Amino acid sequence: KKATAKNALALSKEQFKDSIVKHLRSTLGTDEARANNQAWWKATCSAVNELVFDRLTETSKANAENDSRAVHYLSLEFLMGRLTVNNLHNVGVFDAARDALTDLGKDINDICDEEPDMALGNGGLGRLAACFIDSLATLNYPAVGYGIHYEHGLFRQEIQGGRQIERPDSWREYGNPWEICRPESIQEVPLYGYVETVFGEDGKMRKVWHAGRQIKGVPWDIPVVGYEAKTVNVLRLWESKAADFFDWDVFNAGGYVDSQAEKSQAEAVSKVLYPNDESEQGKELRLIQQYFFCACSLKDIIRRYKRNHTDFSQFSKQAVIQLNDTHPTVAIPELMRILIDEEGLVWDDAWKICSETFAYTNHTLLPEALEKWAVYLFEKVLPRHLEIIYEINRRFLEDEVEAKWPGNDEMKRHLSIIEEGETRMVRMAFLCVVTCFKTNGVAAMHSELVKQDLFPEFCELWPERFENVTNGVTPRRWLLACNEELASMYTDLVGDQWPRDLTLLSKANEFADDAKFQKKFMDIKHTKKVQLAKVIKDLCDVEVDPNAIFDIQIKRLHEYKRQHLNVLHILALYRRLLENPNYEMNKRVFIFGAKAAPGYKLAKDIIYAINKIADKVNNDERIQGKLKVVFLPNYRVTLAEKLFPAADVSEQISTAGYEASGTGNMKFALNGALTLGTLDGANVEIAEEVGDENVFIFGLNCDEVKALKAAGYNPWDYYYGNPELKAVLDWLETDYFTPGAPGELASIKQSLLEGGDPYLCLADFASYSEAHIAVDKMYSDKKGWARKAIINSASVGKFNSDRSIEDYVDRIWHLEKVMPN
Ligand code: 26R
Repeated sequence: KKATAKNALALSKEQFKDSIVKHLRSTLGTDEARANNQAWWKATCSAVNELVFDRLTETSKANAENDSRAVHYLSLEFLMGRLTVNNLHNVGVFDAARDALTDLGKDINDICDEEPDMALGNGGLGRLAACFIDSLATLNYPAVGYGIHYEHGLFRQEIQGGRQIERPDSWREYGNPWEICRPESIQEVPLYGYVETVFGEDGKMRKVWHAGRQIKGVPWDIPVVGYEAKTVNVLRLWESKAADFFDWDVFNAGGYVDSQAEKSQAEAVSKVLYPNDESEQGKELRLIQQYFFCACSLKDIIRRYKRNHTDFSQFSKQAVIQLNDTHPTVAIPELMRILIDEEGLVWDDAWKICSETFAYTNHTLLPEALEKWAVYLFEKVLPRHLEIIYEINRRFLEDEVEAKWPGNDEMKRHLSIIEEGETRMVRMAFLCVVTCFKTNGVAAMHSELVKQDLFPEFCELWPERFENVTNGVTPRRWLLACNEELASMYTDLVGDQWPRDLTLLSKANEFADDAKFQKKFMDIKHTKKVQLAKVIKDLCDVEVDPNAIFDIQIKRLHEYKRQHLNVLHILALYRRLLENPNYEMNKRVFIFGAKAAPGYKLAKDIIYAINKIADKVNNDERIQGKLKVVFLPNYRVTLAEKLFPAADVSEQISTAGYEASGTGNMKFALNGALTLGTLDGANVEIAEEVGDENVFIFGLNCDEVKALKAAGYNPWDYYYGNPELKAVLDWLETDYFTPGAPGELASIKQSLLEGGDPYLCLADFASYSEAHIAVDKMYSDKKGWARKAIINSASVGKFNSDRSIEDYVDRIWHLEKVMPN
């Protein structure tokens, strides 16, 4: 039995078959005999879309009729993954589709494998946005996601000779059946130019921005299907094009090349997603991307508002705009500009509207990820916006800071939105906190650090503005769709409502010691491990034993996430096995998936090290297959869906205080993996929910990290103090893993010693190593492990993204549900 979304519109198998065949012919221009799998996939999508588009129309009708308050989720990233299986489940026709395709001689898995991932995001922040719009639709809240219709999503990763190679991702090359182009809602976006001050006949001063260029934004709508498909919201993604008055005369006069150059410049704006995760680069095109989609989205929001309103007095009642990190911050001066320059409002009225409309979510404390834009860039690209930012800053410093800290110029410098220095910079996070009515962090611990470490003075000024909303993940994708076997076991146990109310799973806690239940649960885990083993064989040509402990670390590659700490421990284990052939341990498979930012040298060296170590370890007969290391290329949502269900151990080993929340940690626990982690981000809350005895916590906590750094951390002490650690670090300098090329892995050792080990890998090594011994010991107790795995899966109902959304609604957005017909 399965949890199946109930939907009055649901198709029977026979209806589904007819619809697929009809679409093969009328939409795809082929037939059952000639169609390839791609055509079958598109025909299947078209059949679902008949239901989805209908709900989309009903939803937008209901919102228009109700004149409902809505949230507008502005994000440079939406990491959607594939949509077909998800939409089939949410519409409630997955079984009908599978059976229909079977009757037609097709396997639904093969058909759905035709779909490219919609990889319009880097990692956590983008995937969170995707989970949030799923939950908003499921909970019937009026919401629009706004983003960029990138031609190329996050690069495809190939591994050649152990090294990462970036290849372009072309997700739309052969069309995308889920998107609808809306030329009726095209917007124009000005750029560059200068600002003129004019005095009207009334003697009033006005500012006129004479743009140097204009591009247009074409909206593409992706339907966002809530569970049981009552509400279908939209994700509206903007594509840049040359503006309409584009100079075709030049073209006719023979200026073909010039006119094409301008066209390519306009199209460059939405061409590619920036692959930097956590390191700001300050590139002009990136600023233009940010402004482009904010300007289009605001015009869209205002156009919809004006259908029912003649002035702006109700604007902040009707619209709340959530800024997903600082990336869309330029929306703030853009709304000020529209209200003052175009709508004729006075400053104070415009400011009141802005400060009641915008809210900001912070996703990182890393200094290199905090956005700053050079003042000269702003001046060049958005001259009027810079003036507005100066005025916001002047009023903030002269009114608010002066009132709180009178005569304190040092404090004014410290809090200024403009950072003085050789190149003056706009601090985007300060602009957000000064403007927004709420600023939130993404896990309890992170939100405390946002207040204490990032914005302590702002918090003194406005304590009521700071909130926490702990992240969550959608149980539809991360359990129902990715782990059918466990999903149906839960449906048998608690009924079919758990995909909405994930806390229902807690009933399984009563069976945590039940031998039959344990066997069923661990049999499912084994099935998923067998399936993953096949994927590993196909992708890496490595044989792994499904009876081994599957120990998985999947996330972007970054020093603070400490994949290299994992590597050091693998080397230590390998060394123990070589020194002592009778070293007692359960078989272990260490699995990695990670993309490195293309310019992040050390991150790429760590990928290379993992691959080189894997080559050696996996082919070393002396260790009798007790240890395997696997690096899965091109980690993405679709691979993640195969990895979470197959994990025994979830590696969440960031330096305490650096991972804002993490969301993979939640997906692992939900699928019955045990966390091996530090007290960081949401790990803290996961441990609270599942109980300290059911997680493996190690390492320094956040305060200890700060204290050690303050006291002067010296990694050499740990190097000389721990012979095993010294041996594995020295090993990296030899040519043991890179025959004939000593030193190829030396950069890792170097960063950990001469480089000062900024993320304290060496300080945490011994504790990490002990925690691994505890994991191994616990795994030998099959019943004890099964009990813990069940308790983990059954106890993480809190991390449903529906709960996160209800928190946003209660604490920040204050929306009402709208039920479409
Ligand atoms: C400025 C630019 C280069 C940039 C910086 C940082 C672009 C993208 C990022 C990504 C950051 C903000 C990110 O993904 N943060 C992650 O957000 C997740 C969702 O809240 C958290 O779970 C995760 O801990 C955090 O690292």
